[in-house]
Amino acid sequence: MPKTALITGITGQDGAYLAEFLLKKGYHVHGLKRRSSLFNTDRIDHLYQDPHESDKRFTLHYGDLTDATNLIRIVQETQPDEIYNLAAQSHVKVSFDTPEYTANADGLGALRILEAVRLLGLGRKCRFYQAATSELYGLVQEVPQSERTPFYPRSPYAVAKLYAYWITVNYREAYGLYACNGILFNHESPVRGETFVTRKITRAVARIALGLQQRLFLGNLDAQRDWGHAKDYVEAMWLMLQQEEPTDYVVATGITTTVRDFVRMSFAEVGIEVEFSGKGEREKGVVIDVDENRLRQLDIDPAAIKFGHTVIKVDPKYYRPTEVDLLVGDATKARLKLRWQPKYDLNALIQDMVHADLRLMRKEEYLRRGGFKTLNYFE
Ligand code: NDP
Ligand code: GDR
Repeated sequence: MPKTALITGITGQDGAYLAEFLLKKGYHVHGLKRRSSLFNTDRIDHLYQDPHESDKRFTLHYGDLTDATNLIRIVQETQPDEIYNLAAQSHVKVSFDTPEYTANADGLGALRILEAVRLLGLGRKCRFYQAATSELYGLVQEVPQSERTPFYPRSPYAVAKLYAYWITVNYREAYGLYACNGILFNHESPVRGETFVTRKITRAVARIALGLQQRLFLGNLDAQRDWGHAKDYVEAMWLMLQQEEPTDYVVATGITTTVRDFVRMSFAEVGIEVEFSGKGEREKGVVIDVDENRLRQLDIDPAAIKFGHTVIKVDPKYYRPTEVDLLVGDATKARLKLRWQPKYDLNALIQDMVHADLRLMRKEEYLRRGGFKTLNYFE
């Protein structure tokens, strides 16, 4: 019998990669999707199946983590073997603007699903994965951070996720549910949301190289993150639910990099060397060398990039009221118990993202060159 999985947050980065991964393994995949006034299924459109097909293995359901009755109905209807709770208001900076909503969706949302499983008597059949986060570590207590490192959350997002973490542990201990927290460090991809720093950078690198944009404004360039590839990380989620006993795991690469170096490496990928000077809000990134052969190899006109041009400036509006300065994970437990091994290092991740954004932005460049103007329905 093929297994059935329910994924909340299926329209997000991880939801899309996980859905693809599980479909390849032969699962029936159900996804929870919020109603929105525009289509927001870009990341899963390639998986869509006509509802009239007889052998349908991919189904979307309207729902929301803030709506308990809706969640109970969907869990009852789909009778999943595995639930992956990936849905969340996942932007740390935005959580300072929407703290109550974030607590509701990211904290209580996990509780609502766990309660649905318990009340429907699915505790023996259904395994539960909670998308926990390295943001739980917050203010640095020790490095690298492992399953034993104390938590010190530094944002409404992280505090909400702390509740979700402990309620998952509690349902495991109180009711014997097979429930795991994946404490995942930052993971990125070409379909990463455009306002997270890595994607913001790789999009801007592509646009600047193609002459579509002049510069990029960023916040704290000193922040250090342990960045991996989402494709590797969804495999770890699945592995956590295939073990004999449920427990919590850190998933990370073990290597940390500053935002500043991520910028340098991303520009270097297209042959542009950027150097930083100045401090704090005055810091800027300037083009100090251009590899014209590399640009031509990528079919980019070197004329768009000028030596001495400022491509990065700091805008304090991107600073956070409380910052997480340094994250670097110790994933020894996942490597030993799950035999999990990431395939992408940071260079491979950056290559994947920059080249995907170049392809995407080239479309805009062609349209501009062809004289196409964006449709304005309100003219
Ligand atoms: P995304 O922001 O890309 O996706 C979040 C998903 O949650 C989207 O499908 C979104 O729907 C959905 N969602 C948001 N609010 C609700 C709600 N109230 N009800 C139902 N669905 C909702 O996040 P990622 O894919 O990057 O991350 C997946 C999970 O892993 C999140 O919980 C995140 O906090 C956590 N995490 C992520 C890490 C990372 O580095 N990516 C690291 C550690 C943890 P819509 O498309 O409609 O907005
Ligand atoms: P993070 O990711 O907060 O770690 O949360 P994000 O990419 O937003 O920030 C990483 C670091 O970069 C600094 N930064 C900027 N961040 C953004 N978004 N925009 C900027 O312009 C900018 N300039 C500097 C930030 O201050 C921060 O230090 C992500 C999310 O996916 C969470 O859901 C997840 O739990 C954690 O990763 C692990």
